[in-house]
Amino acid sequence: MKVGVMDSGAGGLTILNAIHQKHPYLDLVYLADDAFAPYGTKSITQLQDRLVKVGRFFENEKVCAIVVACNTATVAAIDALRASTLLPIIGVEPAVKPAFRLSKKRRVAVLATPVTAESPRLNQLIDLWKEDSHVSIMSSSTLAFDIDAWPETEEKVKQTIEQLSQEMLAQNIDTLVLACTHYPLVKHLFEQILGSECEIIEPSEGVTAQLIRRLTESYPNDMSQLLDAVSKHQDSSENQGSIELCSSLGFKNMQRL
Ligand code: DGN
Repeated sequence: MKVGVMDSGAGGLTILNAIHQKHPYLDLVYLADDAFAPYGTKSITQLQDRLVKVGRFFENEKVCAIVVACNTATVAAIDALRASTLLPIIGVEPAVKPAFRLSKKRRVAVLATPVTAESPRLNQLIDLWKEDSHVSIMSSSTLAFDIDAWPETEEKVKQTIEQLSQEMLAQNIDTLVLACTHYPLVKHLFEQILGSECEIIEPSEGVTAQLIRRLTESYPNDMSQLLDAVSKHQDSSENQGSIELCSSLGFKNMQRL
């Protein structure tokens, strides 16, 4: 079974990697839509039009589901994509629910792109789960793009993370939600400044579980045949799905993981 995974650049590779580690038998095709990056500063209409085109790309690739491995595209355009295709669509949303549960000091920061930070969906999720917690929504218009241009931008990425983390420390934050799939690629840089007392939450496990639920619901026979074959050929290379990496503009940083 072939699954499409997309993002504007390298961020969605954090999700692709989690899917592959847990379910190596799936065939995966990844699209880095670098011709349209960064998504985080585009208008909602631009993102909706773009996601419909991305959906067509994946339909031509004959995938059986699409993972929108991008918070920005999910909050801005997942409904437009769903309206344009019959394929199951799995999005990625800021993991605020576990963050509010984990935070001992009840002080949570959500770090995202400007589109996600300003989205009604993020505010809905926060209102739903925050109870009496303090929440600080922070955004960067450059961090995702600079992560894609690593290592040329290494110093700039480090400066941005230093500045954001100092702000979080000043606010006594003990739980940080990485609400952009690019940010787990530099999680270690946040950890170095925030220290081990600060929990850093990212969504790849939850998205992987959701993908498998949707595949099982939508293709029950294919999934059970596939899992049957996998269990009969334990440790065999036949169980290894393929991974195909594509980009709309020859993205050079594809092997970042
Ligand atoms: N990885 C994207 C996200 O999760 O929001 C960021 C995309 C971008 O281009 N800024």
